[in-house]
Amino acid sequence: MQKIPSSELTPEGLYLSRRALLGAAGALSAAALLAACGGGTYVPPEVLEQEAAGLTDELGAPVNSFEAITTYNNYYEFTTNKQGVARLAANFQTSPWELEVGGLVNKPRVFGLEDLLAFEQEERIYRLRCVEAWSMVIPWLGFPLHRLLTLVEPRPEAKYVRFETVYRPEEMPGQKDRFYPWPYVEGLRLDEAMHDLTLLATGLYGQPLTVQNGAPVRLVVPWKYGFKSIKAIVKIELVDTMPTSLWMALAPNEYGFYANVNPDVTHPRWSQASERRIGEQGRRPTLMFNGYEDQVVALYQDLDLRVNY
Ligand SMILES: Nc1nc2c(c(=O)[nH]1)N[C@H]1C(S)=C(S)[C@@H](COP(=O)(O)O)O[C@H]1N2
Ligand SMILES: [Mo]
Repeated sequence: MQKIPSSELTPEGLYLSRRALLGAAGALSAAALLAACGGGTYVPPEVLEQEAAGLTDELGAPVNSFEAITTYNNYYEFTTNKQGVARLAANFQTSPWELEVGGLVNKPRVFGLEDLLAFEQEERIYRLRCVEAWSMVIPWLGFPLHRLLTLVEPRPEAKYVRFETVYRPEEMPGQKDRFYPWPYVEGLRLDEAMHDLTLLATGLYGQPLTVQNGAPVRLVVPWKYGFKSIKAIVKIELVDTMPTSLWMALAPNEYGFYANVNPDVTHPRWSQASERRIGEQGRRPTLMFNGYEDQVVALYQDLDLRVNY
C-alpha cells in the first residue's frame, strides 16, 4: 500500500483513510455487490487483516483487528455479554430491510438497502469510545447522513432527528427482557446530524456490516459515546422536540442527550479521563470530543457541557 505524505492530506481528508483517498472503489463496489447478493461470499479474516495492514486513524493508531471488532460488541437486543453477541446474532435476518424516513420533511421516503448502497460509499476510520471507558479504531464503510437528510428535505420546524432500531423479539432474545424500554432509540440535534463526520455505516473492513456491528445499517457519531451510534435502524424521524433515548429513559442521571466524549465530565460511577484501547496494554488519556474537537467544537459554543452531559 502506498503512503500519502501527511502534507498532501487536505483538512477534509484528515479523517479519511489513505485507502479511501487512494480510491477504495474496488473494495466498495465489491462490498455493494456482496450486500446485494445477501452477503453470501466468505472472505477469510486473515485476508481482511492483510488488506487492512498499515491502516491507521489520522492520529497514527492502527485499526483494531476484524476479530476484535466483530467479537467484542455492545448490542443489548441480543445479550449484555459482549463476547456472546456474535453467536446470538448469527441468524438475524437483514434482508429485505426497510428504513423509513419521515416526520417534519417535505419528501418522506422508504429506503431499501439497495437504495442506501446507491449512495456513494466511502471508507472512514474512526475511533469508537464506549461510555464504559474502552475504545477501538474501526474502518467503516458508509456515507454521511446529511446526504440522505438533504434528499428528504427537512422542514424549518425540524430541530432534532430521532432514530429507532428494529423490534423483533423472536430474533433478538435480549428484547424479551422487559427491563429495557425497547425499541432502542437515539437522537441528535439536526446540526449534529448534518455534520459531515456523522456517518450511516453499511460496512466495515471493506465488507458488508456484520449483524453484531449493526447490519444492515447503523449510525456512527465518532465524537460521542458509543451508545449514540445506534444499530439496525428502521426509522429516522425529523422532530421539533428533543427525543428521549433508551438510555435517558433508563438512567437520566447517568446518560444525557448529548453524550459528547469529555474527559472532564465524570460518569457518576467512574472517571472518563482515560480509556482502555482494545488490543493495547495500559490505558490512554481520553481526548476531548474523542479527538474530533477541531471539527465539532463550534456546534457547542453556547452550551454548558457539564449541564448538557
Ligand atoms: N440498537 C443498539 N445499538 C447500539 C447498542 C445497543 O445495545 N443496541 N449499543 C451501543 C453501544 S453502548 C456501543 S459502545 C456501540 C458498540 O458498537 P460495536 O459493537 O459495533 O463496536 O453500539 C451502540 N449501538
Ligand atoms: Mo457503549
